[in-house]
Amino acid sequence: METVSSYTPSSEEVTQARVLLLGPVGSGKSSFISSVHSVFNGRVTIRAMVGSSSTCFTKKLQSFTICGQKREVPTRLVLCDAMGLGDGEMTGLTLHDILSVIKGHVPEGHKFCPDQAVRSETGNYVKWPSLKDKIHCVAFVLDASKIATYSKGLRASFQQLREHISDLGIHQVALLTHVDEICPNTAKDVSMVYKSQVIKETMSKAADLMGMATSYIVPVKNYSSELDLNVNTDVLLLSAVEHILQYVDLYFQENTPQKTESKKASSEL
Ligand SMILES: Nc1nc2c(ncn2[C@@H]2O[C@H](COP(=O)(O)OP(=O)(O)OP(=O)(O)O)[C@@H](O)[C@H]2O)c(=O)[nH]1
Ligand SMILES: [Mg+2]
Repeated sequence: METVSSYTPSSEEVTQARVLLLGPVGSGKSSFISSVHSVFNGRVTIRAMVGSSSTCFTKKLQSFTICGQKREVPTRLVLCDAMGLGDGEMTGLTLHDILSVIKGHVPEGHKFCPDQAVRSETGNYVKWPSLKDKIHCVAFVLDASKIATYSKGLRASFQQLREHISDLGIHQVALLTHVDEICPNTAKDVSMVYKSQVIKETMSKAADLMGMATSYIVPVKNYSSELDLNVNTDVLLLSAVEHILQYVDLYFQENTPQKTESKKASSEL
């Protein structure tokens, strides 16, 4: 908690790190935001509105600044919630809209509409986004209990997305949620997560689905039905956040012009 609370972006141009959560409908994007918020809030609270697993619940782009250990001082971490990905271009978020969000063109509160793409002619479209408007890391969110049933279309969408996002120089991780649903021992005791064979196998399947190394796959258990916090659940959520922040900083290191310039200047001296 201290690491996250005291985190400051390594770029002087920005005050907050913006992380976009992307994943199929019902994978637990909003739940992850609420869960991280709960850890800092000291009790289970629903911050980003959570739906059921089958309906597409989140429709707007909403950014949530995570509150800090001392509640009056917020952290420098902003988690951005968006609409779920569909099976093809016709449902859920489109590639065009996702890339517009990542590049910082889409204003807060934008309501996504699959048959109406984000357009530069729209009044509140951010024409010239700066580093602070952009997304600095993408966290894919996958439901461990559904990995085996994700369609070929979704797999293709993931691969296409990863290519485009990587081209923008943005690092990605994948959060594997619902791990309690695939392993009864982990459901009873979350600290069993890294000892579970079935979770290990599912992490490999997730890595294969995403075309990522397994080291980028982070298992988490979101607060879903429980009313009280659990220290092991908190630890898993916080290590996921810490993992994400490492990749955010990597992005800042690679994309802060002044730093590169000053490095160049000092090497020339
Ligand atoms: N058991 C369990 N349930 C979870 C977990 N994460 C999310 N859920 C449940 O899964 C359902 C969907 O969660 P959401 O957070 O609304 O999913 P979402 O990705 O935001 O979905 P959309 O906004 O519709 O795209 C809810 O009923 C959650 O309570 C988890 O780690 N374990
Ligand atoms: Mg949601």
